[in-house]
Amino acid sequence: MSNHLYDALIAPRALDEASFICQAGKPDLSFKGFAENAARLAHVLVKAGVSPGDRVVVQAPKTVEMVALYIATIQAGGVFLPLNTAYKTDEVAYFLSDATPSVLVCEGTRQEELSAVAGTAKVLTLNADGSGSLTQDLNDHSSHFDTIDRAGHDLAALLYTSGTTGRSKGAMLTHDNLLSNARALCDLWQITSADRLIHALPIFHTHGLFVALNTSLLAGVQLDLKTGFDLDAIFGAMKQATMLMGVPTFYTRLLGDARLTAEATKNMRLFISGSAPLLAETHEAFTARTGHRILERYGMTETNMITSNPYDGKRRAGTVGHPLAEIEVRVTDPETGKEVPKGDVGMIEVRGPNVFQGYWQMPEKTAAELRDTGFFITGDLGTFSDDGYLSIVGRSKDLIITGGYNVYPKEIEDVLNEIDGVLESAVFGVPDADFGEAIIAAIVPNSSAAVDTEELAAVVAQKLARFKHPRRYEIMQALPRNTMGKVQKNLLRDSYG
Ligand code: MLC
Ligand code: AMP
Repeated sequence: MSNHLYDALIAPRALDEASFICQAGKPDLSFKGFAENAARLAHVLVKAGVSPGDRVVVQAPKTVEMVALYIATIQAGGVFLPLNTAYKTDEVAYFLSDATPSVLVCEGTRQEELSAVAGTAKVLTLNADGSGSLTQDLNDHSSHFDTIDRAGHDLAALLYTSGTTGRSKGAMLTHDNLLSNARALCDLWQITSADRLIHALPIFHTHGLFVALNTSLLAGVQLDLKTGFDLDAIFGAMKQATMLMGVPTFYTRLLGDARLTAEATKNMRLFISGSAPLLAETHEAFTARTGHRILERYGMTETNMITSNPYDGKRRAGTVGHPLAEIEVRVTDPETGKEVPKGDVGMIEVRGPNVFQGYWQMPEKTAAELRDTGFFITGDLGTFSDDGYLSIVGRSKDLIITGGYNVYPKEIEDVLNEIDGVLESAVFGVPDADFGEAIIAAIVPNSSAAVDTEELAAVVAQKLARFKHPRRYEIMQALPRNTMGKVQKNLLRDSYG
C-alpha cells in the first residue's frame, strides 16, 4: 500500500506537532493539524464523487484550506487542477470541458456562473476566509483517511499552459515528476526544517504550488502564507523568515522600497527568482543593497525546475545555472535537432524524471514537443558557457511573460479579430519596469470602419483575465510583414516599446 507523493510529503510528518503553516487571521497549524485537515478533506472529496484518477478543479482564493485541498486530492488518488483566480467564466468553461473533472471547487460568489458551465462536476465552494460548502462539515469527518494507492507514474496534477495556437494544453504531471524535482531542489538549495518560507506567490502555478509547497513539505519548512505580494507584509515577515521565492517583479518592487537594506534582510538565507528573466542589473542592485546574491533558476509547467544557479558556487547574473541532478539539458539546432557546440545559441531541450507525460488528450501536440528519445523541446533559446552555465537568450515561441504570467498573443488576437471593425491584429510585449513585459495590441481596422479602442477593451475585459489585457492599442493601416507574409513583431516592439 503506497502513495508515492503523499508518503514522502505528508506521512513522515503526520504526527509532528511542530508549527507548519500560518496565514493572517487564522490560527497557526502544526504539521499534524494540517495532515488531519487534509484527511478530512479527502473524505469530503470521496463523498463528492472523486475516484482515483479523477480531476479536481480548483479556482479559489489562496488559503491554508486550499493547500490542504491539494494534499487531500493526492491522498484520495485524484489529479489536482488549479486555475488562475483571474480567469473569466469563458476561460474556465474551456478547462472544465477539456478536463471533465468530477469536482469543481470555486469561490461562493462565482458558484452560480461556474455551475452553468461545470457539466457533470459537483460544485463545492471555498472562500477567502476558509468557509464554504467544501469545509462546512469538515469536523464530521474522521481525521484519518485510508490513503489511496498511487505509483510514481500515476498522475498527480494537470496544469494548463497556453499554447501558440491559442488553445491551452493540460500538462500531465506524475507523482514522480513532482517528487523527484522537490528532492533535487531540497538537496541543492539546502532546504531544512530550520527554514521559514515567505510564500507570496499564487498557488495555481508551478512556482508557488510545486517549487514552494512540495519542497516545504518534504523538508518540514514553516510556511508564512501571504495572499499576495504586499511590501509591508514582506518586510514584516523577513524578520523571522529565511527564504523568499519570487518572480522578478518581486525583486524590482523590493528594490523600489527604501526599507530594503542589509539590516532588513539579515535573517534571510536565500532569495530565489524564476518564471521570467531577472535582469542582471536587478541582480547586481539587490546585492549592492543587501549583500545577498539572488539565486536564479529556470523551469516550466511541463518540466518543473530544469536548471539552477549553485547554492555554494557562483550565482552568475543573467544565467540560470546548471541542470539539476538527474536532468539532462542540451542546446540544439532548431532545424536539425542536432546539438550545437558550447557557446552557440539553439533550442533548449530537456530530459529527466521531471519531464511531464504529455498533453491531456492531445497526442499530436505531445508528439510535436516531446521527442521519442524523451527530450522535451522547451521553445526557449539558450546557450551554454564553457563552464556549463545556461543563459536564456530568447524564445522561439510567440509568448509574452508579464509579471511571471505567460500570455500567448494568439489568444488575445483571436478575441480582437472577432470584433466588428477589426480586420486584423498583432499582440506583442514591450519592456516594462514593473512586469518585465507589458502587452500592446496593434489593430488594423476594416477600411470602412472606425475602431473605438474603449470598445475593444470592453470586449477583451469580458472574455479574458485582467493580466492578459493589452495596456495600449495602436491603430495602424497595415501590419509590418516579411516577404513570407509573416507579421514582424520585432519591428512592432522596436517602434512601440
Ligand atoms: C496583476 N496585474 C497584472 C499582473 N498581475 N497585469 C499584468 N501582469 C501581471 N502579472 C494587473 C492587476 O489585475 C491590476 O489591474 C494591475 O495589473 C496592477 O496590479 P498590482 O496590484 O500591481 O499587481 P499585484 O496584484 O501586486 O500582482 C503582481 C504580481 C503577480 C507580480 C505580484 O502578478 C504575481 O504574483 N505574479 C506571479 C505569477 C507566477 O506565479 N508565475 C509563476 C508561473 S510558473 P488593474 O485592474 O488594477 O489595472 C512558471 C514556471 C517557473 O512560470 O519557472 O516558475
Ligand atoms: P510556464 O509555461 O508558465 O511554466 O512558463 C515557462 C517559461 O517561463 C519558460 O519556458 C521560460 O520561457 C520562462 N522562464 C522560467 N524561468 C525563467 C528564467 N529564470 N529566466 C527566463 N525565463 C524563464
